[in-house]
Amino acid sequence: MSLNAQVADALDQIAALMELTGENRFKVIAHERAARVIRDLSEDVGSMSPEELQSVEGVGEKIARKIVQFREEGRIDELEELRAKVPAGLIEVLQVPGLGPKTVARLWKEAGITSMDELKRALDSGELESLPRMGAKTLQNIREAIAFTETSGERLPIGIALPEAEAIVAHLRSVAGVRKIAYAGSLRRGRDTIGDVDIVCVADPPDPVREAFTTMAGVRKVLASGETKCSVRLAMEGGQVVDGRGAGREVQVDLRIVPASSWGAALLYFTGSRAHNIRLRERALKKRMTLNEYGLYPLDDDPTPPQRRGVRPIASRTEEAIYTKLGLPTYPPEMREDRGELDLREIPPLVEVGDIRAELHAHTIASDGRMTLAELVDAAIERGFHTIAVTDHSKASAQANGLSVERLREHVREIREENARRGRTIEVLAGSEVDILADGRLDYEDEVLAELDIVVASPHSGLSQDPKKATKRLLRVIEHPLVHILGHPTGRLLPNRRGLEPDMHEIVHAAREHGVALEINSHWKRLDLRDTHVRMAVEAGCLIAIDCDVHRPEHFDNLRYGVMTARRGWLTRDHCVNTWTRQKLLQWLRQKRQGASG
Ligand code: DGT
Ligand code: CA
Ligand code: CA
Ligand code: ZN
Repeated sequence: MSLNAQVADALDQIAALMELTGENRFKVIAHERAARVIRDLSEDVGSMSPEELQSVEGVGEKIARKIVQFREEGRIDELEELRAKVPAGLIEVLQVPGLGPKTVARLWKEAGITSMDELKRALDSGELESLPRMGAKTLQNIREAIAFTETSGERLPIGIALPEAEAIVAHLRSVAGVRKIAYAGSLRRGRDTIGDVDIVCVADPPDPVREAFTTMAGVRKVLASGETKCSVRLAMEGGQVVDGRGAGREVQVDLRIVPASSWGAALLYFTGSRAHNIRLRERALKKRMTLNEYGLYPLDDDPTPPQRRGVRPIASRTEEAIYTKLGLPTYPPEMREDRGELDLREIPPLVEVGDIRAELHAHTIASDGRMTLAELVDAAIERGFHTIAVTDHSKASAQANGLSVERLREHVREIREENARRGRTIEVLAGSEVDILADGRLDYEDEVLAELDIVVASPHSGLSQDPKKATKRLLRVIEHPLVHILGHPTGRLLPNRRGLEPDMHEIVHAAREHGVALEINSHWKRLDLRDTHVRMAVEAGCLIAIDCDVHRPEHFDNLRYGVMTARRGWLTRDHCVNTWTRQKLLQWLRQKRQGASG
């Protein structure tokens, strides 16, 4: 783990423990914020002076001091003190989604619960029932929250959750009374993994949609069915599961039914992120306004929420109206992460799916793809692309039927013929996805690579290498004059394989210097580069390729996941090679080569 990640984890722990000990809310938020900022920071906190640390947004003098102590002594006094106050087993209890710090603190102080096991035992024995203000319903919720963590465990990849959410929204849209409906939450923000699915709707009357939601196909359990919020646990082994990808998994889906006049405010609130929402509320307060899920209201001293007093909102019907009244641009959902977006005067021209005109990473039956060369080219034409690069695997990828040099040369001849046959309709490039060996050498000799139009170099093995070796390995590839694109740079697989953890700061700067494009692999299992890496690359001025790593025709549909990841990293059109004209793209591919020979 990088030092930044370690520091961020330590700060997060401080925040969690502070919540349990009933520390001031603002201190908790300050530590959470600092943790997030440091996790995303492109610079290494190990090499920053205390002054530089303090110049980081969200890091004040006190937190800077904690960071300095952590890197010098590997500990933080305050964290140790908090740990001494709180039983270690409670941390695990705190991590159960749906179990808030207030409840956990009560369980601890009033019932002496200090670990998950003790909590389960107490639930079974019925002893918690005698606690004041701990009703049967609360206890049932706690039981279900625990059962849910145990069966679902990890977060769902977006590629599983998004099609499921779209199907639910489409189903509910046709229900009587439903006037507006959309998914929100992390799904709308395009995060790579999803904790639960959030849906917001306007329905009048609300009963039909509530009924349809709680009885739809796949519902395993109805967790709540109230006036404004319904919640279900959904099994993902229904007809909506695509090639078995969600089978056996369960996901929680929340439906909020909101008044038509609050649509924009509700969508904004439930899209989040929580951190972005907090920023918006702070900004509202500075302008003597108050923001909640019902609207943006003038600030007054009345403790009753304004919507209950019939106060007329300043804005509430659309997200745009609310942002405008706050003096802000309407951020695309992917940017709403409190990663500096509130400091922008205008939104950069972020890349969109419709901007993508070329696929530069695709496989055929020559290696492990399912399409013939002609089928692949047809599929690319159907997508409206001007260029398709054929990049089958190299010989080291034996399990993927990688090509020997002889087979590669024969393949290249066929690709060139295909290209000639297609005339101006589409450019078919002869390339390779060449394996990066463990030491950073490539799987074909330079003279072979020089015969190709495009070289994508990717790591497929040796992915648990230590970070220093990984950095050296990838730098060697970036410095290789014949490489155009570094494919799925870390090799991570969601949700479990971490992949390489190179020093991304060095990687992006080298890539920028050598004119190598870093790939965002759009397959929802990869999304590698991930969003924070994209942001670093964008800040360094790197080129980025967004590719689908096509093995089957439907893989082209994964493009939207890659594009969302790109947008989360603030990638603009001009730095994305797949948005360029055919001429500009071909010129870049050739020029890099001329730079190599000259
Ligand atoms: P997830 O489900 O873990 O992938 O992440 P989200 O972002 O979908 O989070 P979730 O489902 O807990 O809540 C959906 C949105 O609702 C969240 O992004 C912001 C809003 N929200 C939920 N709880 C709070 C809260 O305590 N404070 C604020 N300000 N917003 C919240
Ligand atoms: Ca969610
Ligand atoms: Ca939720
Ligand atoms: Zn690959």
